[in-house]
Amino acid sequence: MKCRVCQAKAMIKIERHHTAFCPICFTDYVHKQVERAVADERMFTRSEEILLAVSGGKDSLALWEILIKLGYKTAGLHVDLGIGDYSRASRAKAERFADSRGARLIVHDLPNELGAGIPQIAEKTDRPPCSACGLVKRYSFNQIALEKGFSVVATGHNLDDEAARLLGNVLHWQEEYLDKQSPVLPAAHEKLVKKVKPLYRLAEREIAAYSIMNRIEYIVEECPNATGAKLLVYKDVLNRLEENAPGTKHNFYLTFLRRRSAGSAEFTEGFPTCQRCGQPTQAGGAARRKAANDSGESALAGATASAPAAHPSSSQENGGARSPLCGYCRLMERVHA
Ligand code: Q46
Repeated sequence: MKCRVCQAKAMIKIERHHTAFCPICFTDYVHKQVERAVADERMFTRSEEILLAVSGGKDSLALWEILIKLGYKTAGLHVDLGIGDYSRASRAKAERFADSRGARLIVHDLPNELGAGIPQIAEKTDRPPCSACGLVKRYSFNQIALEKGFSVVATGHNLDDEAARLLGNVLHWQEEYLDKQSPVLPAAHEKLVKKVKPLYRLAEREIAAYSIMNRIEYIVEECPNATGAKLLVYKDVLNRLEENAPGTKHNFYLTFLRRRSAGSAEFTEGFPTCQRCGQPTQAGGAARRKAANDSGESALAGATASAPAAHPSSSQENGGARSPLCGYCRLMERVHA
């Protein structure tokens, strides 16, 4: 098997593109896919400083490496979740990567900052750990970006993540989540920063191969709470489909993005903001459906129409109910009760 570009010995085959690459040309291919994602979706420019959410896993560290090599200005943000050995090892990987590249890393240590890590927050609020974790991470990324003056937050979600999430959202017809599924969520409120996913064109195995070829040390162990996660089941199903029909994940997700109209501004004007932190308590699909219902339109009309910004605290638990506090501030009330 030869590299399609230089005819040297190929090290990786990419079935969905009917091609194969040597390590040097594969690295070039990965960089081009990220450049294309950034340009096509107008994610950011080289004059902006990007805050990168860094877990210590392969995706976020590979993304950091790629953005540094492509000449973007970046800083990493690691949220220490306080999940025992897993968090200690994850943080060590993020810190080692930053040290070795001379890059700036901001660490947000939940047990120190909030007096509770994810296990304690989940226990005190009687929520599944991943539900509490997702809410706290989304809020923290946004809040720290605002405080430190970043205009954009990047995460390492790849094609497999997005295809699996889309499958879950379609299977359960989660309209609000379908609304929010996009590689770019604009900053549509003064308290929200733009969120981007520059790896959405690359498969998980390609990121793993890139990390190995570029000697990136990442945490291999999964979070102990990931066991049995639905997303892993959806990934498994998609992997089986992909084996039989290469390109399934790519077509599924990229066609979904193409078939809906271009993203519109988020609907946040006129909606209540949290009396404690000032962020909107409703956003995106919930807001648009409310507006559509108020004007007599079908709520389904907006299901795939646009890509509003994800609000850091918006989640199913809001259920459309009005509250003077956002989801995160309500969670913290219960943690500190
Ligand atoms: S870190 Fe957090 Fe994941 Fe662990 S507690 Fe669940 S959501 S599984 S990406």
